[in-house]
Parts: sequence; C-alpha cells; structure tokens
Amino acid sequence: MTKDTKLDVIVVGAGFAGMQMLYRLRGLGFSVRALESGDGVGGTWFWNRYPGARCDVESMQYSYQFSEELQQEWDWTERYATQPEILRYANHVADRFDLRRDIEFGCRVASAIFDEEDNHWCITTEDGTSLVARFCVMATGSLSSAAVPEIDGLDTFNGQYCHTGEWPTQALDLSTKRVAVIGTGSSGIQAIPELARTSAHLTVFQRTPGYSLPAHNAPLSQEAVTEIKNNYSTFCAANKAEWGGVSYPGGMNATSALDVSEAERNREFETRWETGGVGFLSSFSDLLFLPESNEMAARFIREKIRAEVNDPELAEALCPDVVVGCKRICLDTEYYATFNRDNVTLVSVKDQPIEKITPKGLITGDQEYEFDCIVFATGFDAMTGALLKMDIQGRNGQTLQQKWSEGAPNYLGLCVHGFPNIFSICGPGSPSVLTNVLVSIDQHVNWIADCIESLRERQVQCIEAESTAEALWVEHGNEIVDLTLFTACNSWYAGANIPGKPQGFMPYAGGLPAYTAKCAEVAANNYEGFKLS
Ligand code: NA7
Repeated sequence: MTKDTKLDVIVVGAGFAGMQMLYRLRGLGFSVRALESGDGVGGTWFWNRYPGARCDVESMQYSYQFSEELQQEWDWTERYATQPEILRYANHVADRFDLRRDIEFGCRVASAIFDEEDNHWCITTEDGTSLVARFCVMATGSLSSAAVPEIDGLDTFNGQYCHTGEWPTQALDLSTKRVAVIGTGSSGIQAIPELARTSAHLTVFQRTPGYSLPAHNAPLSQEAVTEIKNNYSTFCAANKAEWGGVSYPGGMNATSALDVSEAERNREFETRWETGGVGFLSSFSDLLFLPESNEMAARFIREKIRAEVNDPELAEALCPDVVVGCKRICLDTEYYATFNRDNVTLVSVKDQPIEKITPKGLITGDQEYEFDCIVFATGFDAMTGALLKMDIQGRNGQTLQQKWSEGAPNYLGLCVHGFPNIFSICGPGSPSVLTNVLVSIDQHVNWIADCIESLRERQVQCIEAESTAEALWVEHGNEIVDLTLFTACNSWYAGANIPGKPQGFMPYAGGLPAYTAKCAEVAANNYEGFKLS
C-alpha cells in the first residue's frame, strides 16, 4: 500500500462483514482495500478466543450464503460451532476467494475525513499511511470494542488479567491458578464451565444474574447436514423470513401464554427447553411484549435453575429477577451445574461493587480475594464503540462524536446525515445484534454494493442521508421498541453498560423481513431519503 493510494472503496474491518463486502465489491470491478487491525481475518472470532467461546446461532445457519459452492463444500461438525472452528471457516473463506491480497492486516484506522470538494474520504491509519476513496464502508463489528470497567488499582495487580474479547493467542495454563471471572453475560456463562474444569479454583463475581438456556450442543449428524445441503436455498429463505433471520424448531407459537392452561404452558416451555437454543423465547407470541407472559417464562427458568443447583441458597443467588430476553439471553453447556463443583465460588457484587483491584486480587465489601488471574467477561461498548474510537469527520468538520453525543441518529442503520458516502454494516438503527448476524451482513453487503454500483452507472458522486429521513427513522425505531419489553431493563443494547454513554435502544426491533423490505423500497424509489449529487 503506497502513500495516498486512491481507491473506489475502503472497507474498514476484515471480519465476516468486511470479507463479504470486499468479495462483492471486487466482483463488481471496484478497486477496494480492506484495512484490518488484527493479524488475521475473522473479526469477533479472531479476538474472542476465551475457553468455551461458541456461537449461539446454529452452525448451518451461521454460514455465508453468497456462494453455493462454499455452502456445499464446508462441513460444520457441531450444532453450535466453537470459536476455533468458526475461525477456521473464516480463514477458509479468505483463501477460497483469494481475499488476502486486498486486505491490509495489522492496520488500525485512526481517522476518516470527508473531503467536500472532491466528495471522497481520506483515511489515515495509525502508522501514518493515508488512502483516498470515493466510498468508505465501516465493517467494524457491533461487539468489538472491549469494555474493561474502570476499577481503581488495575495497574497494580501482580497477576495476569485479560478481557474475554481480547484473549491472548497463546493458551493460558491455569491448572494451578486461582482465577476470578467478573461478569455473567454470554461470554462469562460460556467461559465459566471451561475455566472451572481447567483452573485450581474459580471465583465468579456476579452483578446481575442472567437467564441462560441449555444449548444441547451435539455433533451434527450426516443425515441432517445432507438434508440441509440438498435444500440450502429453501433453508436460507426460511431463515430470512424470520424476525431474527433464523428459524427454530416449532417456529413462533402464535398463541398467547395467557390463553393456555398452566399444564399446557409448561409442556410447551419444556419442549422448547429440551430442544435447546433461543427458540424458547418463541414458546408463546407475547413473551417479549406482555410482562405477565414474560414472568411465566421467567418462573419456568428459575425452577430449572433451582433443580440444577444443589445448594438452595446458591440457586437463589443465581436466579434472575429481570425480564427474560431484555438483556440478551444466553445459551450454555452445564453453566448452572458448574456451581455444584467444589472448586467454584459465587460472589454477588450486586450490593457491594468491586471497589478496588489490589496487587493480590480484588476488594468487594470488606473482603479481599486473592487471585493469580482475573478474567474480565465485562462486555463491549456495543454498536457505536468501534466507530467512535476513530476520528470520523463529515461535512463542515463535524465529528461523529459530536453528531452522536446524545444518541446515535442514523438512517436505516446504514448512513448518517452529514456524513456522505460512508456506510456502516450492522450499525445502530439496523436489526444487527437482534438477528443471525450473518443474514444481516448479507442483506447490508448486497444493499450497499447495489447502491454503489447504481451510483457508478449514473455517475453520481455523492450520496447522503437527509436529516428528515434520519429523524423519521429514529422515531420509527423508538416507536417499535416501545411496544416490546426490550426497554424494561438496563442492557448493552441501550448503552447502559458504559458509564456516560447516551442511553437509547440501538438495534432496530421491527424484525429483519420488515427492515429488508424497507431498504428495498428505499432503493427502488431512487434512494428515497437520500440526497444524490
Ligand atoms: P455482556 O452481556 O455485556 O455481559 C457483561 C457482564 O459483565 C454482565 O454480567 C455485567 O453485569 C458484568 N459487569 C460489567 N461490569 C462489571 C463490573 N464493574 N462489576 C461486575 N460485573 C460487571 O457481555 P458479554 O461479553 O458476556 O456478551 C456480549 C455479547 O457478545 C453477547 O450478548 C453475545 O451476543 C456475544 P450487569 O449485567 O451489567 O450487571
């Protein structure tokens, strides 16, 4: 890459979104380069190497859909793929489609500044290289900006510490170590059973207990795989037709939880529980809308926890009391049973936050706990974090930080008024993290590529979201989410996990089919809501 390289498109990130974007744009004959801060492809799956890391969407569904050959030749081994297997898949895709020649690895973007005179973006990397491109696509991931809480004394800790989302590439030998895990979201719930098995002693610091459903992970049978492969396009179409871009056994039950007897309700919950996976939330039509129905599902899960954990007091401490599904629901393998082990201790920090990290460990309440290793399973500055780490400047020198100082206004989750010719894949305002993200990526990549191609054909140099379209989209998103229970608790969906972050539900909760139809309609109406010049 030479200084001042001029391109049609720069893609920031070479995770699953960046790779597909690069492939599609290159196929259309654009000059395009992807800039990736990691030393390899895979994004989330490159960084999240913690023990137990696994996808919570089934592997046959968590697969690229842009190449029939790829779909036919790749063989997933388990119902839910592990991080190493998904990373192997990402590398296979990079090799299979010869993507690496257009990816710059170890290259972190520092700034992206829009040149209003020439309608292009000037991108500067941390090593001082600058590139110019007509368009920029941010494929920087929704959960890629790791959040380590600011607790006094972290730099004084004598042991080792790491965040699940920035796990060291060398496996850690914890067999003789006293390990702490802070956080019981999806990453903590996946890591805890593995860390319990591989460390001398594990102490789990829990602030808010989460709901976890059994994954019932298992090897994939050859028959099931063959059946899907023989009908892959029908299978994909069925997934795309679902609210979350993923279909479940039993589908969405159209009945209200309030309209059936207790016995019938529990039978349905039990069937879904035994099937495994997040299809449990589709047991009844109103679990995410009516507090009474939701509480029935919550009660069922609490009973399961009580049945699993031997010590009743410990079981109560693990029982959540918030709305089910309001914070992202987790999938686990033996999470609750792990607390029956002699080498596992649970410490609730709900009423007594972690005050301080010391050279030997950490202090909560009036007690100091000593550790050799602290694992921060404390989540991410979701959806906006990775974008706001860069200095992105649009028209009149306005920065994205200024634009998003009180929220994250956007049009379709793809573009932002005042920031022409820049797109975001799975950005705030799109269904993204509420869906099977590979399906959402596919939809965004195709929409963006079609858009850029259409602009090239018509020799349009600049596309920018209009402020009225942006305001209406934000209003619509708020109206939709207000109908649900998603706003009934503090979650990373709403930015609540990051001190000082503006609060507001970020993903679009209207579902993938409605969202896809809206994006298609906008394109068909000559990019309605955008100014083309
Ligand atoms: P999450 O879901 O944001 O979970 C983070 C956890 O860390 C959660 O239990 C937090 O408790 C806890 N936390 C955060 N800060 C602290 C402090 N200071 N003290 C104690 N506990 C703390 O992140 P994950 O990585 O697990 O999952 C993110 C997504 O990645 C997941 O949904 C999947 O889509 C993949 P809190 O609930 O805030 O009280």
